[in-house]
Amino acid sequence: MASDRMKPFLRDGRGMLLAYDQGLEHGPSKDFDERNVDPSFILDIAVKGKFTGVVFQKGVAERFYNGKVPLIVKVNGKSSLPGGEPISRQVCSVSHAVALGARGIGYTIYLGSAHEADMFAEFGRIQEEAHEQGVAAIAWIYPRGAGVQNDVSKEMVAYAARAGLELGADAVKIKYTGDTSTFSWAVKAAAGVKVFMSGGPKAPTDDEFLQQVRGVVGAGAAGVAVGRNVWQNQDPLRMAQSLRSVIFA
Ligand code: FBP
Repeated sequence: MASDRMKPFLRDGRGMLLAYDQGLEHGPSKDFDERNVDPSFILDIAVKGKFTGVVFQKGVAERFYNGKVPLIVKVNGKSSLPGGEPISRQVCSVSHAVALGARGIGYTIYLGSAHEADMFAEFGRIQEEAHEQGVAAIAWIYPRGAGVQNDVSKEMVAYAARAGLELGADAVKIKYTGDTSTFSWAVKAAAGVKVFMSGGPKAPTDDEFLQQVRGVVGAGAAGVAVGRNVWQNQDPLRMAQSLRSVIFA
């Protein structure tokens, strides 16, 4: 059952995942400082902050993963350098991710990109391999490319959630629409696939970010899969505690 595959990442049906694949996606100068450039700092937050999962690319998992928090390995990735229509290709096999200790396989699909068909096909194979190995297939689904006007509209975010269902994802990581009622349409469109909100750049205030998280939970989503709003925070463990009190209330 799909819900069983997500079990390692859920507490009372909800989840709080710490994403740390931004080094490849954005480059170190954009997101990192002296503290959070160190993957050990992130693992420490994941463990002490009681996150239900952590997301690494394979190289970070190979060198730093300690088995103390459930692991998702992102098996595709791209840099921010080429520009043009986005495409993210597989860089790690499912079996290698599982050997590293992954209970979940992460894969980004740019819905609307001129290259979406390639990512659909690759995710299709990866989802089947993940399920054969008894681990979850988790799709980051980001509408992006020349054909996408507004990637956070009610319709577009629901489209992303629905694409996740139809492509066989156990969970989707999607952007927030901005309010509970529009986000609840995305949760409905996912039809039982676990929905996690993707954080985005650090919000101007903690309250603003936590307000989004309340909206996500109120919409019936499983929780959040966020990075910068936690590990760029001055006090990441306090933010983790605030997140727990909203998500597992
Ligand atoms: P954040 O919470 O830091 O936004 O992380 C979520 C995430 O999906 C990462 O997993 C990924 O590296 C990044 O955002 C992708 O960002 P972008 O939307 O700029 O492609």
